[in-house]
Amino acid sequence: DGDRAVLAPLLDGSRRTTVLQPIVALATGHPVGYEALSRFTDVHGGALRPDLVFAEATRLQLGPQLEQAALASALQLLPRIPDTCYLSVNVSPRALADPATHDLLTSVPGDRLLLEITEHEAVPDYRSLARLTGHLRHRGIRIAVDDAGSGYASLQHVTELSPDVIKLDIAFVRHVDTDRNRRAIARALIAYAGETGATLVAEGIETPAERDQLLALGAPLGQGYLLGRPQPVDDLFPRPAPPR
Ligand code: G
Ligand code: G
Ligand code: MN
Ligand code: NA
Repeated sequence: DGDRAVLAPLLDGSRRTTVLQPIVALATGHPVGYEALSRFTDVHGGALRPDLVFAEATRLQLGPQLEQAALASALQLLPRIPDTCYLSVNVSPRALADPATHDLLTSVPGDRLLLEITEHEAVPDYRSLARLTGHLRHRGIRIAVDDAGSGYASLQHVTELSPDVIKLDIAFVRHVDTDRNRRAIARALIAYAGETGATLVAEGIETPAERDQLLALGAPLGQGYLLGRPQPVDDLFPRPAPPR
């Protein structure tokens, strides 16, 4: 039907691309990994908001299909990334429950992957989600909880999944240097990560003051426009010019 026809080019990739945003060591600014993020354009070339595209696909029961198309595109970029860095990919609990998602994830070395569990809905069954992430961990894939501290159940994700990586939501990074309420949450999640052996990534850092405050609180890693914008792989890692 009409709605599905609109989504078709987003699924097949003719109006979908993948950009990479560095995740860096805050003390040095050196990248440790790159998060793959999908970008979509309409028929006129205008940018579509990815969160709305994923929400619309979910409404049409095409969520896992779109996520798998995006995941396949992201995984193809792994050979372009320096082998000291990992690739971080987003997957919802619903898509993770689909065996086709696991098949895709077996196509690359597990120890080069970080899987961000992105929550946009409640998780009905943590035991099965934890079993699925457990299988992936056995293959060397590290697990992250995305947007930690915000949203419907992100702190429950953290306590139920014992993630390797906790991504502190942008809501607690913005103005962390001047707002003591957000700073208190940031401090608490940094302490939680330290106590549970997880690594914390502060998301959405835009100013040097935010970075410096997070460093002072003990956050090891960060991501955000200050540290690196999401970019096409060809801009980040240009292919060598062909011989002539
Ligand atoms: O890149 P941006 O912040 O606009 O992304 C908006 C939302 O879309 C975020 O929640 C992000 O996790 C999600 N998103 C972006 N790209 C992908 C993707 O390839 N797969 C999945 N599952 N979610 C994505
Ligand atoms: O997967 P997740 O929900 O964490 O998606 C991250 C989103 O945050 C992406 O859409 C990305 O484009 C966006 N983003 C990355 N860095 C910054 C930043 O410094 N500021 C803001 N406002 N957004 C950012
Ligand atoms: Mn993410
Ligand atoms: Na996030």
